[in-house]
Amino acid sequence: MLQQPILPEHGLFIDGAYVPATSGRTFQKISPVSGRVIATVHEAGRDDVDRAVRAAKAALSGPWGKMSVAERAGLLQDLSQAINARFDDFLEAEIADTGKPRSLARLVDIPRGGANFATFADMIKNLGAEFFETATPDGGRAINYGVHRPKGVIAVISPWNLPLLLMTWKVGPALACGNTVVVKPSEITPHTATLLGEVMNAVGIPKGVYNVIHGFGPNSAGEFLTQHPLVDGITFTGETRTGEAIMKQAAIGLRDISFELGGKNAAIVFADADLDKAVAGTMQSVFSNCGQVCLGTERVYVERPVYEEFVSRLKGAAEGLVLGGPDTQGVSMGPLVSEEHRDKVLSYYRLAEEEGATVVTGGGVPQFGDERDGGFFIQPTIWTDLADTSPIIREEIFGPCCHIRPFDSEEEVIALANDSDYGLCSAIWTENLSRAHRVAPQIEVGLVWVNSWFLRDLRTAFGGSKKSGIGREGGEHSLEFYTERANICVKL
Ligand code: NAD
Ligand code: 6OD
Repeated sequence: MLQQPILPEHGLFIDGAYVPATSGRTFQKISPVSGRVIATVHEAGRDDVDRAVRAAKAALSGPWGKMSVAERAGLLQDLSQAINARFDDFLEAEIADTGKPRSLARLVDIPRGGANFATFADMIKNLGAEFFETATPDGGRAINYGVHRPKGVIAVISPWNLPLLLMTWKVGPALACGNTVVVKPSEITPHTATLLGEVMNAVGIPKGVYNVIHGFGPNSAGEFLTQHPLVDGITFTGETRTGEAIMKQAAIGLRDISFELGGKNAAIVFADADLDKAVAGTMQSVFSNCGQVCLGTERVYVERPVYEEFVSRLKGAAEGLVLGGPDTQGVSMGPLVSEEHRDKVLSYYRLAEEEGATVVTGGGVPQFGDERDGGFFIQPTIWTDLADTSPIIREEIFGPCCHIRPFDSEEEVIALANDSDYGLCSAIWTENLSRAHRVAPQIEVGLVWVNSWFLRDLRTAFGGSKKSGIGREGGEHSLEFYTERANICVKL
């Protein structure tokens, strides 16, 4: 059923084999570039999910569970190389699903697919143990040392915006720690998770270790998976509201959770910033991936002396973006991922005008006069002059848009940035090092970038505070979530 990166029909990947769903239900994958159907996907029913989870459970005590850490890490290094060897296939699959510019997927998404396995393979090989010597009541001694056991079967629920990157960001450490996984990729982007099954088999990852079920959330594969009693941990990236639903599902049987959720991230541009860098960095953080990045900027605060200049330069740069499909000449921004998502973003575009925003640029749907008019393109948009209470300032839009507001002091901008239900990340632009160090820790988020954005070191803690998440992944934090620690106490 599967040999090419872009499949006319997707089955499920269970116990090392591509299989049709027994539910008898399918759904269609639509191209974001043209609005045309590009694939039919099998929707897993409760029985299919049960089969996948049981396969994952059984694999824990098979050859996978018996492997040494070095053997497991070696296989994951092979997997990383195999992904890189099939770079072009993953690239085609990812751009077919998302419509993003080929150059972006080539630079960011696909390399991270491989790196997520290589990094955590290295980390697990170098994992040390804690050790304490203890005095015993009889005047003797005991030693204590910690071991990490795999947590068990991990449910990985991933979103559509960076499908391969965000799915492997969880599968990599989960497998490195010796777990098995059942992955439920977004129904909107089924291709790369499916393709990865073939690569798992090719490098000799034992059957049942990696399983993929397709389908939707509520009353479908996502809900069936997170409710399954044999699932030991749930790691989820997606919307805050979905996180609330999954948390209820995870409460059945008290399963552990790790949540990476939405954001309403602020960029802060001080008057002493290098404006060339601040404009270029803000362009990237607002418009890359058509604004569909959880770490993207939707609120920009600019110190008053450079406010007018900044607005005018960001407008000029936004108007220079080239919209198009993955291979459009010079393309810098693709479409939104689906019609439903474009409708949502457009509803915010309308609301901004109703709320009295000044539309600096954009605000609508572009017309091309070719097949792209059937796709889900939208104009890059900048607003000013909205009240701090507007839903445009408070709610995550997840599109290529931002609001810019002036500020007059450090204290004011810290309060503005923190006036949010979300707490994922922030970018600070300043040439004053003391100010950068003073302001950064005061922003109530999980990640702060100074004079940069989306610079990632996979060993660092990643996650959000407030409604942006629960827990941290990355480096030792991933190892903490994907393992159970046990203390062994030996009386000498
Ligand atoms: P989403 O929450 O709609 O869906 C994510 C996944 O959850 C999909 O696979 C979906 O099918 C599944 N799902 C939905 N309801 C479910 C349920 N009741 N039970 C189990 N599974 C269910 O998110 P999305 O629209 O795919 O992605 C965009 C959102 O993800 C944005 O809010 C964005 O901020 C967030 N996101 C956050 C991060 C982060 O690291 N913090 C990263 C990327 C995206
Ligand atoms: O780079 C990562 O590890 C990561 N989790 C990025 C998230 C991007 C959100 O869309």
